[in-house]
Amino acid sequence: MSSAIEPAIRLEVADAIATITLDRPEALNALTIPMKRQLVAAFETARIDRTVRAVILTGAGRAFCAGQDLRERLDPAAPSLGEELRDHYNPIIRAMRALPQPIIGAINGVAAGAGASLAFACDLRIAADTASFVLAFGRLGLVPDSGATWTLPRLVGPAKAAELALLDEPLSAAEALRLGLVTSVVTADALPGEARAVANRLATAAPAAVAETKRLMAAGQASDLETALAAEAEAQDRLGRSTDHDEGLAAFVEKRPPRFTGG
Ligand code: T3D
Repeated sequence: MSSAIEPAIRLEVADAIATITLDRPEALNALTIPMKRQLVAAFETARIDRTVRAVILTGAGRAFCAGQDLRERLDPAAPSLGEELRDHYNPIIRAMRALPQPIIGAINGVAAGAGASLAFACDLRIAADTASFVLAFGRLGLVPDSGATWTLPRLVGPAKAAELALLDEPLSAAEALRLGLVTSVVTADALPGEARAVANRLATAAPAAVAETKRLMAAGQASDLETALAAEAEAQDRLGRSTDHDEGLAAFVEKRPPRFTGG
């Protein structure tokens, strides 16, 4: 299935994978208010589609996303920046973090400003060797937003996050790999295939276990050890009664790959 939720956001679902493409290449996929609404809608469509087991987020053309459309900000009728975040950016980040399916960021080029924040909010990132990350907020007299002050220190550590946020230096794909920010770096041509291969692996895993892993890993960032131990026991108790767990045990004993159905 392929649908244009709006011209600038494309959603395609095939073989249990939803691919969401930021599709405004002439402006390096800079985000307008309609695009932000459509992006939330695309994640919601993926969330409720029970056939979707993994999501890829990528950009059309040579950029992943150049962040906020700065021309749109020149409109005297533009909302205040606080409203912009509360009404349009924060819902995207919440939708991404709350999505039960894992999101793979296929970072095909520059990810700047809120575009970098979108990349950081993905569960995994794979980069083209032409990709780079730049916070770019400071040069506009702004602070990092769309969750970057929460995600980036957790991904690369507080010292590197402070350097990236305060100096606004671009981070190359190679350096992002060294820091563990991205899982792998491939050529731009190989990126869609590599992202799909990772998405396929996730799409054949037990969906409830994947969703719970995503949820617990995020919750663990903000909780103490006792809370994490209790949450793991509660989730494991539930998953231990699932037919997918039975299938995993049977597959081990029968020396074959498991066939998870989501039960
Ligand atoms: O403001 C709020 O609502 C609060 C939220 C803020 C969140 C944010 O995202 S703040 C950060 C906003 N983004 C930026 O500051 C990045 C601005 N862009 C750049 O610094 C550069 O374009 C890049 C480093 C990303 C890429 O540079 P380069 O040399 O490869 O491309 P370019 O020539 O600068 O851009 C190509 C075209 O895209 C160009 O259009 P033109 O002249 O060919 O018609 C350029 O204007 C356009 N473009 C790039 N970024 C944006 C943009 N148009 C609108 N908004 C952009 N952010």
